[in-house]
Amino acid sequence: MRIDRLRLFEVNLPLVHGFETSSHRKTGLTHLLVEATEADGRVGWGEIASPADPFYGPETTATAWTIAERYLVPAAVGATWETPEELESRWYRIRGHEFAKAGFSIAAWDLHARSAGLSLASSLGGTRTEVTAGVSLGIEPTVDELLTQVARQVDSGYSRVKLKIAPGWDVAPVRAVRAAYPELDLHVDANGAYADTDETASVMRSLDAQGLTMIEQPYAPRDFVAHARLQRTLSTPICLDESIVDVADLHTMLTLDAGRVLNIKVSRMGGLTAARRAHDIAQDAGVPVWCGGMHEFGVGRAANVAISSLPNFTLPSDVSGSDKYYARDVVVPPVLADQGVVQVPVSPGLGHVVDVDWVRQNATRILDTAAAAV
Ligand code: OSB
Ligand code: MG
Repeated sequence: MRIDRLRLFEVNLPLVHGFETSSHRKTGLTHLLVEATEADGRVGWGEIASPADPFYGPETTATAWTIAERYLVPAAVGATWETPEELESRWYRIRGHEFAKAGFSIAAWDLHARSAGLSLASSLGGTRTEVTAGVSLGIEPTVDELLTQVARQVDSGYSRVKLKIAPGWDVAPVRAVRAAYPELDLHVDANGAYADTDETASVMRSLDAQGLTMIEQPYAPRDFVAHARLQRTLSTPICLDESIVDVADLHTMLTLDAGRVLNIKVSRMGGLTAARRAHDIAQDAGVPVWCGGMHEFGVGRAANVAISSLPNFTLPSDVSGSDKYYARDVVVPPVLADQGVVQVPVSPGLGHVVDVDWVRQNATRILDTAAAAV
């Protein structure tokens, strides 16, 4: 296989409902789409779903564009490869920049699956025909508004709800949601917003009494030791997200018992090959995984659905339908959840057609290696 042409689109789509986490609020999202055209004309797509600002991880839309333009595009164009792993090995010397790498990894896997006539899910070794989706709800101005959001999602059939928490927005909203929905599969995500203090320990004890499925990333990404110490005091499993950017981090988590659930994000781990490896290691260790999201457009969302079809993705994934976030997605059909369940496509590759006209209409920047060569 050889990629002869790459196009990189910076695309902005408005969000249907603003989203707030412990660190910021957003109303529209800009992601980069990678279009890789193979020598015989076959096309694969990937998505770089980095947030605009370095508040989730160190990358930004601008750093992703720079790394893509300077390093990943030159590494990917013109190289001959048989497997996505082989193409990805061309950028092993680039440290970090996992989101940027993930966009190219997804495009390579899409091409690889299409050329074999397989769905991306089966090409990755997926076995599920459908994936249970959960929704992630941001911090709302009031508990009443949060309850309205929870009601809307539960009414559309989602059976797992994750609430973003932060110091000052934790025990009270969680208690209110739990009181309204005693049986709901409920979990919380702090995005590393808590300091390792006595006050936090007491918040965590109160949350531990709320029957949560997990408490995600309470402490800073690098603080495995604080997570391990907290896990020893809780019966609720801790789930790590931001902490785990590579397989070595996963070994640290398992060795220290710093978490008992793993959130696998294709973006955060640098692509589908690494995500699958993390899945396999967690499975061997008896640690359940689920697929986290970054508010992906349809391309990244379809990749998330595909990886979620692997057997150890036993917890609901953040692969809610596109319509929860975007009025019109960049893929046709959009990713759809029916009663909180997404069907895994069986058609080749990602299983969705990219609406290139819509991509172009919303593009704020385009790089085309074919144009550059002229
Ligand atoms: O921690 O899962 C997170 C979005 C941006 C940054 C971090 C996170 C999120 C989400 C997205 O929760 C959920 C989704 O894509 O459905
Ligand atoms: Mg998270």
